[in-house]
Amino acid sequence: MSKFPKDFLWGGAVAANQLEGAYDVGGKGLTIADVLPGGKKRLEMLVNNTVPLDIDKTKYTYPNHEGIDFYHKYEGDIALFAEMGFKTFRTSISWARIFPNGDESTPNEEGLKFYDRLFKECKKHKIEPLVTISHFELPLALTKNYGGWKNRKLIGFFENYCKTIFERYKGLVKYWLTFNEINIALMAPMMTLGLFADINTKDGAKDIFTGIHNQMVASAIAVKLCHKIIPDAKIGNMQILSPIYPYSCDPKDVIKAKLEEQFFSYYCTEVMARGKYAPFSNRIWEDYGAKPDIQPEDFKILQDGTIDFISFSYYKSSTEKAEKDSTRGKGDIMNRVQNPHLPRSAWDWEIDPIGLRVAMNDIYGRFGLPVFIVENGLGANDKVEKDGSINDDYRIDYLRQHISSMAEAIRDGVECMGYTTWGCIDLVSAGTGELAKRYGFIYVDKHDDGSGTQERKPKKSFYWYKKVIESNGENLD
Ligand code: BGP
Repeated sequence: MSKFPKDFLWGGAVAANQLEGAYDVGGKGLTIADVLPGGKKRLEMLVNNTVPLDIDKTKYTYPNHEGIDFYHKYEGDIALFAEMGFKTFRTSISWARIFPNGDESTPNEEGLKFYDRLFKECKKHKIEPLVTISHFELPLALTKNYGGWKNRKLIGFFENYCKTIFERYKGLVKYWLTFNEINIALMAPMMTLGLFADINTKDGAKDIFTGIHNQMVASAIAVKLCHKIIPDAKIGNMQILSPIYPYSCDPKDVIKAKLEEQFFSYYCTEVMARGKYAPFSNRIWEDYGAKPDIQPEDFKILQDGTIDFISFSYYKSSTEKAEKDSTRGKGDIMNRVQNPHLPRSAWDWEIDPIGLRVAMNDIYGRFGLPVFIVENGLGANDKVEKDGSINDDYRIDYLRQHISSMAEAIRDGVECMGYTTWGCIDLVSAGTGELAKRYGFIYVDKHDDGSGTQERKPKKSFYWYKKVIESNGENLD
C-alpha cells in the first residue's frame, strides 16, 4: 500500500515571470521582475536595496523578458507534463497581464484570455491548475506611484484583481495560493512588497512590517472572497520553510536558532492560519523598534480570512549560532551559518532531505492544517551529451531522498495534499536571473547569452518522475 493518499497531487511548479517571456505582449504592464537584471549581481541588488527601477539594456541583460517563451509554447509543455502524469501544475497569474498598472478598475481582456487558454489546456489533460495569485510580479507602477505594499491602497487593488480572476476562472481553478514566499520580505522586500527598506533600521522595519501586514489583510480578504465565489475551492498561504538548527547544543545557540525560526518561519503563518498575531510578535516589534500600522477593522478581517492549508517551498535547512562569524553561506538570501554535516549544491545551498521531514512535522504539529509542498528541487548545471541525452542522476538522487523523507513525515502523521517540484521545466532563476541554474525534468535550449533554439528535451529525470507518479510514490528506483 502506498504511503501517499490516493488523490495525492503530484506535479510541478513554475511562476509566470520566470518562464512566460512575452513581457510586453498582449497589453501586459511592467512588473518588478521585468526590471530585475539577470546575473549574479541580482541577489546583491535585492538584499542591498539597489534594484534599478528602469530597464537599461545598455548595462544589463533581462533573461526573463523572453523566458522560455511559455506564453507561446504552453500547449507543448503541458502535453509533456501530462506525459509525466502530472495531477497538478502550479503556475502564477501575472497581475500586470490583467491590470497593467495594478490600479485600473477594468481588466485587460487579452491577459484574461491567455489564462483562459492555459487553464483549459491543463484541464484538457486532466491536470488541476494550482494558481499563485502573486509571485514576485507586482505591477511596477504600484511601486513607482504608490510606494509598494506599505501603502494600504494596494489592499483594494489586490481585492479587485482577486475578484476578477476568481469570477473568471471559477470553473477552471480550484486550488489557489495568495502571496508567494510572503516571509522573504524580511530579507528582500523589493521582491514581494515592491519597496526599498532595510529591516535593521527603524524606518525600514516599519515599512516591512506594515507591508507584510497589508499583504496579510489582502490575503484574508482574498480567502473570504474565494470561498464565496468558488465554494469548493481551497486557498492557502505560501512561505519559505527552512528549519533553523542550532549550530551546537550550547543553549545560546539553541535560543538564537529558535527565535530566528519563530520569526522567519512563523511570524506570518501564525496570522494567516490563526487569524491573529502570535504573542511573540510584540517582542519582535520591540526588538526592531517598529510596529506595523494596523487599523482597528483589520483584526476582524484577519480572523474571517484564515487559510485552508499551508503551502511552502523547501530547498534547504539553515543553521544559526549566537556568535557572528565568517562561516556564513554566500549563496542564498538567508546568509546563515554553514552546517558542516551537509553537502552543498553548486549554488551553495545545503542539501538536507531530513530537514523536510523536520519542517513538515514542525509546521503540521503547530497548526494542524494540511500542508502542501509546492516547491522543492535542485538547481544544477546540466550537460547535453553528444547523443543529445541529459543524464541528471544528481537531480534524481536529490528528489528521491526528499520524496522518501516526505513519505516518512506522512507516516509520522502529517496530512500532506501534494508535492510540486520547482521548475519542472528549465526556467529563469528568481535569485540570480540565470538560465544556467536548471531545475527541470525538461531541458530547454536557451542560454544566458541569449542564444538557443527554445527546443524542449526530456532529461533522464523526466522518465524517472513519470514512474514515481505512476506508482503513487512507491517506485523511487
Ligand atoms: C523560490 C521562489 C521561486 C524559485 C525558487 C528557486 O524562492 O519561489 O520563484 O525561483 O525559489 O530559487 P532560484 O530560482 O533562485 O534558484
